[in-house]
Amino acid sequence: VPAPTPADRFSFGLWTVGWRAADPFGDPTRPALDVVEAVERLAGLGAWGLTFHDDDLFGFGADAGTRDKQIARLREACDATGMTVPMITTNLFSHPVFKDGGFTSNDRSVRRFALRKVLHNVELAAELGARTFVLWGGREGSEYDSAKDVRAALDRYREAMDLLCSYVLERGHDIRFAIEPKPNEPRGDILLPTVGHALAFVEKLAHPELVGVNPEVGHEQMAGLNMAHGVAQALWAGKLFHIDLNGQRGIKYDQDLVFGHGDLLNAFALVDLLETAGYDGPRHFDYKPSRTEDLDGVWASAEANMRTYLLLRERAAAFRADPEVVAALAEARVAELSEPTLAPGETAAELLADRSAWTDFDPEPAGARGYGFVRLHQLALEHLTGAR
Ligand code: 3MF
Ligand code: MG
Ligand code: MG
Ligand code: MG
Repeated sequence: VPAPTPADRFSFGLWTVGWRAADPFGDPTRPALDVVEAVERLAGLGAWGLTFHDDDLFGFGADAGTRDKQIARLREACDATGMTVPMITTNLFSHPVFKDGGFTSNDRSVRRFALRKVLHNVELAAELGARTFVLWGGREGSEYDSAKDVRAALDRYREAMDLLCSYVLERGHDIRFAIEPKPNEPRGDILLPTVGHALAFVEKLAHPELVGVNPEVGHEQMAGLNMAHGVAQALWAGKLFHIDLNGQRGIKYDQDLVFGHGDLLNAFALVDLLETAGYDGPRHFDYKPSRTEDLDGVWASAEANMRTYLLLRERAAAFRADPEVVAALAEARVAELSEPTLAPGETAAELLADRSAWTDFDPEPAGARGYGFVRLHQLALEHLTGAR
């Protein structure tokens, strides 16, 4: 596999390589990482972008001096290395003030404070040239059904999104928002738990064209869902504004493993989809270097994400180019699904009058015929494992 280059548009959250590996049961196992070192090391590995939450860069409640200094240090490191800031996001989940949510806290004063924090950070996104603003509402949810009026919470969520959209329009910023769904953790149940919920919510907004989704591999898989299907539906809706790539093994806590270190076959399908569907946004890694790793392990794991993506991209292209696969795809009638079911302009009356669709159609042979999907999938597996 070739080494990663900025043309691959690989980006990393500052909170990923910078994770100190504290978990609910244990203390940090690694020292803090400075933003300048993060930018330099990632650039050295061939990455293209760094993303961050406001609090990752200058801490919650930082004074103006600290904030400006940290932003200047980030800018300098980017200028020196050619790294970009394609996306930024706001932390509305760490400080205790957000324990019942930001945009949907039952406490109105908290909601106003949360919106104010995001507006301030949208300005920073514009200053840094970030085109995407991700919103992960990790504390928007509940543990107790009696404690949250979900319909009112969705009204408040919409109110917040509508304000953010009218703000970027007024200010003339070239920024779009991407909502990141997650089913649970840290809340027992989080609002907008899956890609599907988020897509339905977006259609209820005043400016749906400005809002899309940021699906995360592990988050969909925590809900037992197929990430590649969720991403395909987001692409179909024109809503794949950003993506969080990582690994997850089944329905459990959010593992944030290296991309491909969870469900590898689904990762293969996902890369094949992104590369063939014309997605030209960032390939953003939202993973956590495991708690067992030291700083060398942090950089090895960062490299592993990009290398896995490039390996899968190469394997997926080889799969598509293999004449046996081409034949197996035809046998499986995969392309036939792109043919409209009705003739151009055909009405229900015409379909009803078409004998070939009913009277002359024999469901028995069609029901008996195999589709050959298993053979096709085995070919995918053989390409994935390098056997072909
Ligand atoms: C949590 C996440 C978040 C989001 C981030 C926005 C801390 O499970 O995935 O990372 O990705 O807040 O990008
Ligand atoms: Mg995750
Ligand atoms: Mg996560
Ligand atoms: Mg994420």
